[in-house]
Amino acid sequence: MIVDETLRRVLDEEGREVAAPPAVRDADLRALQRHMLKMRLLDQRMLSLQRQGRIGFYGMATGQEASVTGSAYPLRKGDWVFHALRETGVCLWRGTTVQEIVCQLIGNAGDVLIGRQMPMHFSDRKVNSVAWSSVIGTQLPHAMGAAYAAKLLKHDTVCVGYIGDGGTSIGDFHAAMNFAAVWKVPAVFFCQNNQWAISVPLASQTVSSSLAVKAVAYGMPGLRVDGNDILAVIAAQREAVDRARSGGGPTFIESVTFRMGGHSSSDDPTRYRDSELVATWEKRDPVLRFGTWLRAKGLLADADVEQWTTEIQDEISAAITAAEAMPAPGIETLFTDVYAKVPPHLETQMRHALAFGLGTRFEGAFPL
Ligand SMILES: Cc1ncc(C[n+]2csc(CCOP(=O)(O)OP(=O)(O)O)c2C)c(N)n1
Repeated sequence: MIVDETLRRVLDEEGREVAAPPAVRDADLRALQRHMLKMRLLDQRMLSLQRQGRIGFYGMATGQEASVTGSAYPLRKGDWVFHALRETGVCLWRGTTVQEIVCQLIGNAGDVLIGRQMPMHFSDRKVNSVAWSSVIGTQLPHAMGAAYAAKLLKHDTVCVGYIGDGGTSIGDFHAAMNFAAVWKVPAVFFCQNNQWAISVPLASQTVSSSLAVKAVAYGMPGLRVDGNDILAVIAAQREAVDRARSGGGPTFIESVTFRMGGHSSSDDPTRYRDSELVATWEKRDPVLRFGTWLRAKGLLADADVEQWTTEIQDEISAAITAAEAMPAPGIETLFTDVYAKVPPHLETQMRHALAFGLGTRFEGAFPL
């Protein structure tokens, strides 16, 4: 069983090519860069919204844009994604809109989850992303189970489970890894090693030589990739996804990156991290690195970045304006969204709730 602890790279920290890049169309290369910029700008605007008290909570992926976007790129539309706090950008890449994300953060009538989840606990049925719980690591058994189902049903589907470095200390990680390998399911376990689990550094989580090496014990391939190098991430994820789809079983990927901001909008990382460490990682910025390479290939110019920035900022502004004008979810959604057809006892309860004036917007099939 192959476990490769070498840090795989296509670009060095200055954005120079050090290995052959994966095959990606030019138009897609530009779209990937635009998407990373979108994630970065969305983070800035949403954090600012949280600081103004207009949303309650936000989790940034700043510094992890290449890891997130590169891991989404090789997936097909029909594949399933079991993500967590840092991977809303995967949904964004797969077709979730900025508007839907802002609505989820507010929990209003435009929220595809109808205000039923914590802010930032995003999922979107139309892009095959499954609801995640705050309980760290649960995405992996879910991904493993869905992949097992896909195998039994002979579906041509890959399931990707995301986890953080801290999550590898949780029992669910080990259970999922073991079952996935034993049943040889079409899963990829993508670990964003951003070095910190809130204030706990990786060195306090494990004394293994890497996270990738943990795959040895389960008998599945494991590899390490520079998570700030989008081309290397695409190549690694493509290899794992292709293996899963062709019946070769699961792969564990350790994507080595760094969380540039706090754990969430509730966290102050200056309390537990040295500014020199953060400054070191600032120089490894994934958006700048890929941008340098694209410019050298003649695929990116200042004018593109200016235009994209304006377009994205306008899109976010419009999404905020529209989302803030939307009402809260109607009280009737508590009842109408439980079963495909509202059963009589819930219909009665809904009539009572509406009669008490708990909500007045319902204009459906149950008039009072
Ligand atoms: C089972 C469990 N234990 C503890 C927590 C509290 N908690 C929330 S986030 C977090 C750190 C997660 O770190 P990591 O897995 O590295 O992912 P990251 O947030 O860095 O992406 C912890 C310990 C939790 N939510 N669930």
